Amino acid sequence: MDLEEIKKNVASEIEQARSGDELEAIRIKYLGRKQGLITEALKSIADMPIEEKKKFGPIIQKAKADIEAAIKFKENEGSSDDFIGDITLPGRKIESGHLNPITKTENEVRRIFEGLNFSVIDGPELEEEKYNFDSLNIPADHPAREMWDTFWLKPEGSSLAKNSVAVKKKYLLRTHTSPVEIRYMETHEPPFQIISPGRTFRYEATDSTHETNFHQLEGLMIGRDISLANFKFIVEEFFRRFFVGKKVTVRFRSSYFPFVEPGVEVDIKLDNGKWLEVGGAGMTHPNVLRAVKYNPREWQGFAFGFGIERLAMIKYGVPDARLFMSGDLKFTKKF
Ligand code: YSA
Repeated sequence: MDLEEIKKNVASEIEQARSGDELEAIRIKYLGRKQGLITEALKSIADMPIEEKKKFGPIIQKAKADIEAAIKFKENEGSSDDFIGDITLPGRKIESGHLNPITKTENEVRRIFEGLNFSVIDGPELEEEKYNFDSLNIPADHPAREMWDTFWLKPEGSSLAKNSVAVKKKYLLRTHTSPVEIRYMETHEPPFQIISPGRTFRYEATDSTHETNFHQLEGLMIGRDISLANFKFIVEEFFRRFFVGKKVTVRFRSSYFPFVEPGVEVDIKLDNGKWLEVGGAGMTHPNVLRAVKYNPREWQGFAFGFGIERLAMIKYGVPDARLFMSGDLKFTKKF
């Protein structure tokens, strides 16, 4: 049996133990002087070459200490009321459910932006092509569409236009939260400032900073005489309040998104000295303003889209974005 397997088994055996005798049996099985599984593993170290000794010695010692501690915990306060016979012990605390760290982060972000006088807006996850792309200045043949690998929905039925040409709306899982900007501008007059956190989807390979199902935080502020300086202030203030007590170094890199001009990307410096991109932003493009019937000479604005996983990774020191949606309780319980 390998060590990982032993650790897994022993944890569940301790968890299920219903009496002091059962716990003692577990202790003997793993830590017993004669033939305890961990004891044997420790003995085998003696025959290892020095390099392996150095590597495995501490690992097995730690496993031994962990098992001892887990048994002690169970004996003392642990789920001691499971132990049949002692009805004088206090009742066992019922474990309550808890929020996923992404939901927690989203709530935190809402609270901060509400404090900065932003309203929180919701938008659909199943979106029309028009809102996800066209109205954002990304027509069907625009190469920028390749920036967003899309889950398309199979077209179903069609509605007939007056001239009898079939008009089909195309639907997709939104690749970013930016369509909320258009939906909001179509139905509201400026000035305003909004954020919209939510789920987004991309058909792309995953790695430690990319998931197919992730979350973004959209922001949009439209008013008179708004400039990138306003964006810079808001984003720095947001980071100050979000990363409480942790000073983060931010870099604004010039970049391209069809719905802004100029466009920037925002990076944060990690503890290991590398930069992690956390979002895109810029000044809302005049074509986008015109498309929602705002006069670009009168109204300007900035918009941004941050990756919520990336922000949470930095804040909580999580090494892999895929952990958030993994459903692994060992991970989510830490928050
Ligand atoms: C740009 C300008 C604006 O005026 C408004 C919004 C934007 C952002 C734009 N809509 C967008 O989606 N840009 S992006 O593709 O670079 O993604 C923004 C952020 O989402 C990234 O910086 C990253 O933090 C996060 N992200 C992107 N793909 C991801 C991801 N996070 C996890 N997994 C992925 N696959």
